[in-house]
Amino acid sequence: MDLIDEAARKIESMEVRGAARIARFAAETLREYAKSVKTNFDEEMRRASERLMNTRPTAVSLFNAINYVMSYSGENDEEKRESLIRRAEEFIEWVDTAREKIGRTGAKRIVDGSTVMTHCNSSAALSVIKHAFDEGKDIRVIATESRPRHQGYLTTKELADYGIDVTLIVDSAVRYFMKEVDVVVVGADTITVNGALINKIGTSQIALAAKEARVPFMVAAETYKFSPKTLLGELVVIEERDAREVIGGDLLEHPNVTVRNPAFDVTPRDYIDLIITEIGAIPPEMAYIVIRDHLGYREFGGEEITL
Ligand code: RUB
Repeated sequence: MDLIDEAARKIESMEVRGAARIARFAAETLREYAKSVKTNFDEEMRRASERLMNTRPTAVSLFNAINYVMSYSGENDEEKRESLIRRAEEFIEWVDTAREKIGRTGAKRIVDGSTVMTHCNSSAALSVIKHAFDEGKDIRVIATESRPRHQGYLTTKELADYGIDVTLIVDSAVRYFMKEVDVVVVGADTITVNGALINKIGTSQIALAAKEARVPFMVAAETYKFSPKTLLGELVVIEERDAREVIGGDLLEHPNVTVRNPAFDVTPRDYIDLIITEIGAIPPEMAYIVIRDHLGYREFGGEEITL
């Protein structure tokens, strides 16, 4: 289990982060682990997948990745191993091709001369922005800092290195700058069955400011970010991280001070104009169809069935 413990540690410490990267990494890790398992294949793989599943609770991409890879079949351990490896590779291919398709589709919604606001560091959202730039559109990006982990610095560097003009702002300056923005593009950790978006903390405030200013709010999300668990009535768990990510020193020790650090928030579907997926640009109301037809889940007499 060393390989699995090491991978779990990388996800927990956010060395590997972002919903798509976490999912891809989990599929790769299970594939590599499967190659090394000598006996009790089912039991070993079950323990490994449970360990990975318990690393970060919010992004459903991790659940969908593990579920996809672990739906292997076979008569004996060798057949099961081959099946699992094949499924892991299919999932990795899904991640890579979906990001590309989302980029192409989403770029059509960004017109020449636009200012685009983005939050955190989403590979899917950045794919949209980069595609628009590659098409020769003159665009400028406003990137939020995304406290406390500052993923906005990653976004700023990635886009600036790509040749795009980026303005970095603190999270609390979102409403101040909204009047300059033509479109907001963010990523997703989870899309629920009722079309709500769970993404980096602060996303819902941006959506609120965008709605007030009548600025379109787009989400770039692969279909594996849609949550079958919410179809079965489960609520999305919002990860709350260590207070020391927010502040250090005396305040943290003060008996009358509590520091809260939720990593994600919920944006209701009414604030979302469009979700750009690899199967097209869809309204949030279509989330159920995606879960049913593309993730193969349906509720049947209160029982979960995988199609
Ligand atoms: C990352 C985050 C990203 C989504 C989408 O949070 O909220 O917006 O995961 O990213 P964290 P992607 O840094 O806490 O993991 O489009 O790359 O999947």
